Amino acid sequence: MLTVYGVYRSRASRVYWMAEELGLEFRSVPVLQARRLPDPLAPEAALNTHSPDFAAVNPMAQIPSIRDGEFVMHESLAINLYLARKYGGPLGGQTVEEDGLLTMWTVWAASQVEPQTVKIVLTYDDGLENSEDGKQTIAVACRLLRRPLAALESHLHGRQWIVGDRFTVADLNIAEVLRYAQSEEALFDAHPNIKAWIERCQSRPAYKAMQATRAKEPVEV
Ligand SMILES: N[C@@H](CCC(=O)N[C@@H](CS)C(=O)NCC(=O)O)C(=O)O
Repeated sequence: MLTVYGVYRSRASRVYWMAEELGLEFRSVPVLQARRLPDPLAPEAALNTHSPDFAAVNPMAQIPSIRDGEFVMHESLAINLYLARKYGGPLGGQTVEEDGLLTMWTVWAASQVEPQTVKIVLTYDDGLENSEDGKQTIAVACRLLRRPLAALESHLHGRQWIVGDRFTVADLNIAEVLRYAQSEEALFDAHPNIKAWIERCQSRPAYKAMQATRAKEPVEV
């Protein structure tokens, strides 16, 4: 059975969404981010990214990781490409060219989009969105998102999905990276194709199932 390491309130959400899409049976090991704990190495601390037991799984001390049989891997977006390739059917590439495009859009999301969207979500996580520094951080991130979002907006012109004519791992990976910026409604109002597309992605039953479990997880630990 597939094991997913990581709480739902983390980038593990992408992998849980993917597992739901694929109808995979999986086991969740709720590893917390060490930064959410006052003393992550205390003997009574909950399993977290700095716990020695988790270091044996991922020496990079980050969630998510997966174990699929004897096979272990890390990096949320790469994990989803692997799951799509192995179990994906229509979510994965049907040709080598489609595989190339799924990888291209995923690397694009990781390199061109996520560095900015993470700044936005962490500003909210830290409760700093109304501070001068926080507003400045969000404004700069939104400015740096302009070019990549303009490219995605024009790619989605006349299309429902990113690659091929169906929902794939590329849609899931990009939607999850962009979710971190969804607090900035003006950004999405300015890009109506992206706004409609992300709503399509997030109306999928598998996304809702992931979110329903995520919502039950405590925000404070
Ligand atoms: N590029 C990695 C980033 C993983 C990452 O930074 N995960 C965060 C949680 S979302 C983490 O483990 N942080 C460790 C900590 O806060 O202690 C991925 O996509 O999997």
